[in-house]
Amino acid sequence: MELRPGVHLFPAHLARPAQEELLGEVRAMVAAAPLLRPEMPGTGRPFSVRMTNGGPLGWVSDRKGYRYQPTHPGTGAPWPPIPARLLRLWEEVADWPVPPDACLVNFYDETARLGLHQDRDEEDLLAPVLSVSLGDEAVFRLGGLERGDPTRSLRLRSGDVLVLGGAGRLCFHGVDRILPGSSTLLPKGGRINLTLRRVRPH
Ligand code: MD6
Ligand code: FE
Repeated sequence: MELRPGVHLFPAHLARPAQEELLGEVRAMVAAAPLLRPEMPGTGRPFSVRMTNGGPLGWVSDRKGYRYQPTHPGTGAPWPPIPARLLRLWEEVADWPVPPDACLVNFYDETARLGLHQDRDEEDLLAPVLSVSLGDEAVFRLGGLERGDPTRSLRLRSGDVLVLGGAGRLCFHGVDRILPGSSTLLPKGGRINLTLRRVRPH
């Protein structure tokens, strides 16, 4: 389903068993690379969303700024690998000739949200960004290429895949809130969003 040029939603692309298997793999990633609470560059204001990464590069944000780096800032270790099923999903859906080199893991508790933003910290702004949602539903806001453009609201449900590519790669988007109790995937509730990115040009 094309929501606007270059923005494709694949509702319920992952069935429940695949979601459960992916969740197990995400738990292993978090065990190796504990969730971090990013801070806004400059002010140091904490994000409500907690994050970690897999792959050769991971996105981090602190007072010094946003960047991609090869190691976890807490442990100093390389990020764990991107799960193979996510690499297969990218091959299947992303329509891009090289694999992702970063997988950002966002964890939302019932009060977390993510302000309207563009994903533009990647060197390669032509490669798509692919996201997978797990757990509670998100009220997701999708805008246009300018911050002030009109926006629409949609739900992202567990198993949904969203791709921002082509003319939609730099659309503004964010998460207004999550809907507690809307999914049974995570026993204690909450939402996970995984975004696969290609940071370095090939
Ligand atoms: C989220 N998603 O769903 C936040 N970015 O929690 C994103 O920020 C996002 O879903 C780029 C491409 C797809 C996305
Ligand atoms: Fe984003």
